[in-house]
Amino acid sequence: MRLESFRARDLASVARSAEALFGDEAVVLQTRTVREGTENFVEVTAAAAADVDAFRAQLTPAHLPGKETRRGNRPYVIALVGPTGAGKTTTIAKLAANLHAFGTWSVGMLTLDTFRVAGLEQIATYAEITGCPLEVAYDVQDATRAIAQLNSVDVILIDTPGRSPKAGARDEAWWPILRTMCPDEIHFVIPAGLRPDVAVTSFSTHDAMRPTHLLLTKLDDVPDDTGVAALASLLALPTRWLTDGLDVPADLKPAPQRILASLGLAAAQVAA
Ligand SMILES: Nc1nc2c(ncn2[C@@H]2O[C@H](COP(=O)(O)OP(=O)(O)OP(=O)(O)O)[C@@H](O)[C@H]2O)c(=O)[nH]1
Ligand SMILES: [Mg+2]
Repeated sequence: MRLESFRARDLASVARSAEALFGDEAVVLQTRTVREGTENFVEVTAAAAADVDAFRAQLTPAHLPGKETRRGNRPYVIALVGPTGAGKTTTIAKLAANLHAFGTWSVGMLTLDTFRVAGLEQIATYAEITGCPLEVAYDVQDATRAIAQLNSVDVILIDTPGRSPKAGARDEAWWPILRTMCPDEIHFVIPAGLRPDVAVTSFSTHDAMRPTHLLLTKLDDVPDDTGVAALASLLALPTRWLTDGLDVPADLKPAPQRILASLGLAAAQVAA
């Protein structure tokens, strides 16, 4: 979605600029007053109506399947991947403990982050707090065993080691393990304040296990959610949840509503 900002002394002038660029299709998403020196200016963010509709459709994820549609009678499998320190492990704890995430589904945790002792300890602590079963998979053979151990839960959340945006095409030892588990969804987890070019570079290093969803974290670090919609638009993935704080599990929120609201689009306009 192409988002453009226009600044002028009065609303009529900025509206004209928006229309000059987007024609009759122009939609004003946000209006604010900006002070420059001693003068006040009106600033609007605008886009083409068709782009806004497409963005809304792109952001909105498919509903999670009902329990009864467990694929081949196995749990639904969701993996979280992304750069180091993005918030993957903490988000798994939030997802496991927040009733708004999976309702009555029972949750199991599975970690592939076996390279750092601290990584294992962190998720083990969260598993204990949330009362979720936890399995660790060290290799491909182990993956089948670990999934089988968790067969009685409704959804398995897989934690993975952080992947540096500088990793390039380098293979990760845990990719074959994750592939064996055939995740139904792979969420690309990044801080909402990450520079867009770094986010795109990081995303491209996940080509071998292509993410299906976006999960933005640390929105509490981004004043007024500025730039969050542009980042989501750039990555062009559906998104179900985001996080905006350290509180486990409270700081997990539905994502499309919040991202659209950051553009001034009311929650009521969010597609169901
Ligand atoms: N402010 C803020 N901090 C967060 C949020 N989510 C996670 N964090 C913090 O970010 C830091 C990293 O979180 P982790 O969950 O360990 O991140 P990770 O992606 O698992 O990290 P690696 O396993 O090292 O790749 C921790 O200090 C978390 O408390 C959030 O929504 N807001
Ligand atoms: Mg982690």
